[in-house]
Amino acid sequence: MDNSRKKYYLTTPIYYANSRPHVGSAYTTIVCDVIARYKRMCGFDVAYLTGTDEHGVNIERAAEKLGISPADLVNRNQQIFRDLWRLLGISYTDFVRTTEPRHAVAVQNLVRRTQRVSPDAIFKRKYEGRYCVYDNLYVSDTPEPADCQICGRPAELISEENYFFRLSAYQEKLLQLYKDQPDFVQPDFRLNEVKSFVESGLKDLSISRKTIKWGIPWPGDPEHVFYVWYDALTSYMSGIGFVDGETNSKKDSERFKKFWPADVHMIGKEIIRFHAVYWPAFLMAAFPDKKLSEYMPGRIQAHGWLLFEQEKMSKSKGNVAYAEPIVKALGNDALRYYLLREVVFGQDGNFSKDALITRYNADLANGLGNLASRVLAMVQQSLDGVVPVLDSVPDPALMGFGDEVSTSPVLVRAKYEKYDFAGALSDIWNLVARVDLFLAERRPWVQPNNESEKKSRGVILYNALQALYLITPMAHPVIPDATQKIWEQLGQPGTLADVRIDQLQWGGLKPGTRIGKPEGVFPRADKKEILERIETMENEIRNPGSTQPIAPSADSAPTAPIIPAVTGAAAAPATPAKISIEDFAKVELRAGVVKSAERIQGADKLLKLLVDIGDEVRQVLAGIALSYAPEDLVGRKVVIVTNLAPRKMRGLESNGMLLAASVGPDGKPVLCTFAEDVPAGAKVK
Ligand code: ME8
Repeated sequence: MDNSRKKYYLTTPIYYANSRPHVGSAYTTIVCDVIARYKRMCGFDVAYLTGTDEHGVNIERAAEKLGISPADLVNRNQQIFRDLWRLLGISYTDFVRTTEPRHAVAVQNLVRRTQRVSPDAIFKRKYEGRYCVYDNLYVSDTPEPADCQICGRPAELISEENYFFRLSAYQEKLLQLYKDQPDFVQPDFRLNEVKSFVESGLKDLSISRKTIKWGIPWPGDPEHVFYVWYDALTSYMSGIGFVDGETNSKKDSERFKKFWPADVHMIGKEIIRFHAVYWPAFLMAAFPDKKLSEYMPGRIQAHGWLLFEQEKMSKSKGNVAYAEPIVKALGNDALRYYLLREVVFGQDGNFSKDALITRYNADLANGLGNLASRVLAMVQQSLDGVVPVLDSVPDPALMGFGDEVSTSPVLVRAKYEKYDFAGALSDIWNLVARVDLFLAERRPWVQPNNESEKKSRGVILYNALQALYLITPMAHPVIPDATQKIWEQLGQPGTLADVRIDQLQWGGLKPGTRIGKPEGVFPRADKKEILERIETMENEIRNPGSTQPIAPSADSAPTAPIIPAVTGAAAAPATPAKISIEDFAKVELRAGVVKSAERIQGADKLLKLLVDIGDEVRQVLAGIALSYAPEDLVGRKVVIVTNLAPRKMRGLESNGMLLAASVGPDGKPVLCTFAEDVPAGAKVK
């Protein structure tokens, strides 16, 4: 371990492993990755922790629904998280799972230590109140019905004996902490919310559960398991080696000693209370003998939400976009750039695939990508691929660049430091535009007539190359893949991650350097085609193993049969995975009668149907408009999947899916129906 460098430790939330990650969870992880990469480029030794929160009722129930054990569920899902982080180029250094034995030991030891050093902090009493199993929040300490303040769902009644944490005793200490560390909660307006919450009085908090099995057993009282938030928050310590005591390996305890406390816990705004109130209080009780700077995290940084059609993107609402299809269709940098450029950090931001592709084309393909390939191609063609050796290094200001070139590294760094990612990117892309303009004015592509014009072309390209040499590392934390390629094309050895962003200077690209082979880094994207590809892959994630009867597009609906056998297996894998009868039984199929059908404006392939399924009439959007006229469908018997999560398309909700065979090379949908009479609502099995 290199102890000579300054350390920096940051964390993402430890994500619930009850389902796969979506663009919302990817957002926090990408933001942390940008910070981690930036800090490394400033010379810091960075520990970046992420992981999965694998205990609790929500996990227990999700597993039950799928008919598998909680352990199987979390094993499977944590791998999906890891795979996605790899795909997104996340440079985390540590991954913690709350079901790991090292973590359980750490949690038990933290509570043992607390009982030893702060004997009044933990006590046992009966709890009766309302609890939200989705957010693991004690919603109210009375038995009257109440809705969760985070997700709005009705909370469940709990009545059991629990271990309690005496949070009420920490009110003054917490208020003092917010005074002593004024940056402890960021942004400032969140600190004000936290302060008012604490000032309004704190109630003691139950930190164990008795009626749950899937958790870490309480030391010496294994009928109880830990409250998931006590468990999960402690992973910020266990994830970098905290065990507390005899069982630490030397390596672990050195790592913990070096990196703890965390510099930043990055979180979404909905979990601020757990981080800015409970967590510091738990730590105060565990380390009353230590100085604040020795154990208290530096900052709780809360960001806003990614919204999808004005609502929080969340797995419970089912309105999620997935990162994998976007990365597979457009590359890793596209998603990273879009999220950091478009969302003003700290505030809520809308997520739109359409806007993402527009940004990609405008800023990456036509912007940086085009600039790099034009400049490098000109250097290759007219300067034999060598950075020109000039009589004297021209001052960029005199070259018409203005001051922005030489001062930009300082300004951009200041914005990264403030987590103003959109601002940093805007400055970098202003520079890209400035260089474009400079080239348009100086026209280095015009064949020189004499020696002086030839020299002047060399000077122009020299300047453009120097600008690229600055732009590339500055953009690297956000778009690591393309910038590394441009770096190599600039003839630079090694990895950009090792370049010191705080030492960048105009003129750093050495005259005489032989540049690499110019190659495009951001091919232009055809919006319609890319949207179609993304949607096809999203459907596959939503309905694994499904086949698409029609080439999906932005307006296509999930009409695809979800059971390969029913599809005629036209596009099914050669050997579809075998499923058990229990797996099949999870799909609820019913006979339905189409009551009405109409086209949807602006969506060529979609029809909006109302389908009678016996006890209710469902609105279903189906991508069958190219094969069926709406009037031909009314009265028709169809087979409908009735237990699919609702989905929004074109602002309309689709609440079911029609089964269809996929016919011919184009996968023309042919609706499944019945030869004999069946009543609406009849079960199909
Ligand atoms: O809360 N926009 O886990 P979780 C932006 N296990 N960020 C979003 C988002 C959205 N629409 N949706 C999710 C938990 N996130 C606990 C944490 S930590 C000790 C325990 C991000 O899987 C955001 O960072 O529900 C949010 O706080 C986190 O995912 C919630 O993840």
